[in-house]
Amino acid sequence: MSSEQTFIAIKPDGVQRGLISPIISRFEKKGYKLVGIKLTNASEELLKEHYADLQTKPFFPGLVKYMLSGPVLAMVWEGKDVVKTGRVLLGATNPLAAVPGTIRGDFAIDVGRNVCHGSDSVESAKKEIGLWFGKDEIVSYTPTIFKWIYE
Ligand code: IDP
Ligand code: MG
Repeated sequence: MSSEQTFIAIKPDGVQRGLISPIISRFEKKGYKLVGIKLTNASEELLKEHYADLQTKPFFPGLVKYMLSGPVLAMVWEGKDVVKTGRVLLGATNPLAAVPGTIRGDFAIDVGRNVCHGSDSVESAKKEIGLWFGKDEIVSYTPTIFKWIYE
């Protein structure tokens, strides 16, 4: 078992399009553990910090506007190699390049409407979880099915 955590968010388009349950379902079925979840209207300040690495990109203003356009489902998922594997479940940033079977490959077309976010490293996961969640919003528990998931 591993206590590695990642920040996964369903973006406003994913929420509006009714994709909350299919996206959560993929992480649940894989065997990962949900340890934090909330539906929230993110502030501009939070989003600018969340995407600080991209602030010089030409699409940055549009990205912030997109993320402000409706509620975001913010989540923390935990398990072995969850940061890297979470990105695999999401698929490539550009949904047209994302392979079928991935979330973006199955549910999206435009890069600016790619329905979900996932941390790209353990370090950025820590930063993002700290930005979006308070310590008291992360839950600790052991699912009884874990002996059937981990060797
Ligand atoms: P990631 O979400 O796969 O980690 P990043 O490069 O970190 O991809 O970009 C963050 C988000 O910015 C993307 O998920 C996407 O919504 C948006 N984005 C990235 N590149 C473009 C672009 O060329 N045009 C419009 N939006 C983009
Ligand atoms: Mg990224």
